[in-house]
Amino acid sequence: MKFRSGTAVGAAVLGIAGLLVAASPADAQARAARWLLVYEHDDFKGRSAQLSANDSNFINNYWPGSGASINDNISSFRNQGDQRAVMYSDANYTGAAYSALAHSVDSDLTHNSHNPSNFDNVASSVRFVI
Ligand SMILES: [Ca+2]
Ligand SMILES: [Ca+2]
Ligand SMILES: [Ca+2]
Repeated sequence: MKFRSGTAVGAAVLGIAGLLVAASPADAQARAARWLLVYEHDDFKGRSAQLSANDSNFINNYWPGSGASINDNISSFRNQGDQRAVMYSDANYTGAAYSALAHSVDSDLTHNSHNPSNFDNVASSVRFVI
């Protein structure tokens, strides 16, 4: 009996999820596609901020609730979106580029194998690409 009731609840949840997907406008899908969470310290610690659009200069982006800029201060990230996020060491998408694959994480931007070897505390702009 327990198993059967659990199955019924699961089916009900799936039905609701299906309705939500069908009702989602295109702009909601775009928001989901671009969803980069950046953190002040390694291992997703310290303050965090969300980036969901191209941004040519982090100088005016602040850790929420503070006056401290995220510029040159990002040390780890979670890319929860469907698009690759390319972070650049300089403003206006210039300088060294770090490619954060869709649905990927990096707990320590100091040591990287397929990107600039040290990208700790240098990111200054981000552009999302499919
Ligand atoms: Ca900015
Ligand atoms: Ca940092
Ligand atoms: Ca920089």
